[in-house]
Amino acid sequence: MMTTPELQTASLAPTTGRELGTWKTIKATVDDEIAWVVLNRPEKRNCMSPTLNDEMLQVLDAVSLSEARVMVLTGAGEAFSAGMDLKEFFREADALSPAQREITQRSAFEWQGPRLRNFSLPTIAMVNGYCFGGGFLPLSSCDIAITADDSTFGLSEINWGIIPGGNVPTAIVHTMSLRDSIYYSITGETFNGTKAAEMKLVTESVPRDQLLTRVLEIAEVLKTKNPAIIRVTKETLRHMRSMGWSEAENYINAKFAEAQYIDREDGRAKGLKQFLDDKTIRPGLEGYKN
Ligand code: ACO
Ligand code: V55
Repeated sequence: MMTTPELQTASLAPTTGRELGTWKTIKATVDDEIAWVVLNRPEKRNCMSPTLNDEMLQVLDAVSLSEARVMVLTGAGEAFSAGMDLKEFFREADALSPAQREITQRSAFEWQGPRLRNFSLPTIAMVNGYCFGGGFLPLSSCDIAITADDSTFGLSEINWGIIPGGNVPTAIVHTMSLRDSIYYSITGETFNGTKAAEMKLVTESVPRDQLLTRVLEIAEVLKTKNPAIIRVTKETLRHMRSMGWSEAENYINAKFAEAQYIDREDGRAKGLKQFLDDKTIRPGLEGYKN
């Protein structure tokens, strides 16, 4: 006889942080300058409903306003995210007017795409389990993605009769090869974390019991790096694929100047002085000290 295993509802996020607010579908805390944003519908495998999408826009603002220097996005329980909510986002939307549907669609698009991609802090997706369909969007929008070897990924849209929608096609051709994008989205075949790392869909995959440790290690490194330079670097790199060399040269020069202008710790002067004058650091091997 099949026994129902007990549902895991906890997340890997530390439990000691300060709550950034109260939301129905998301838990967000800041702990030692790291924001932990947890998709919190474990009983629904953290699928993304209109409520979750609306709340996420508020959560991202709350994180921006906090003292956090790094943001980690993860899921409670067994899933990172089972994709869009097939009941609330798709079936129930059939009853809405076109204008209402557009509004519902917009909050999903906005947080999963531009708001997350252009987020001012470095972002880490801690992919703790299932990641399907629409889940590939926040995954791809995060700067870094770390997963567990036994996580399960799938572009499962084909399995219920839709094409990958939203900006999933854009996201996957940026983070997967065209071959893998087509193969996995027309077969619906799943793959594990190890394979996701081989494909470079994620930055790294580690044994499950090391997932949190590895994410913390990266977050701690990012906390020591210049926040203004991180921000302008990620913005700049995100734009490269859609620019020709000549536009890019112009854009990069402008971003270079912007970075110096907004850098309140004047890292460049410190770095040059500590290397060339004081000889206390070698920038090839370590960062300057504030
Ligand atoms: N939309 C709506 N409800 C969902 C979703 C989803 N994407 N994923 C899971 N749920 C709900 C289930 O309906 C179920 O609800 P119930 O308890 O009220 O009946 C609950 O979450 C648990 O789901 P189970 O299927 O019972 O959980 P299990 O652990 O056996 O399987 C799995 C997990 C593999 C993630 C499975 O739920 C699944 O296949 N989900 C759909 C994945 C998917 O294809 N997502 C859409 C991708 S396409 C897109 O995002 C546009
Ligand atoms: C999908 C569809 C969307 C969306 C995000 O892949 C993901 C499915 C139709 O809208 O916003």
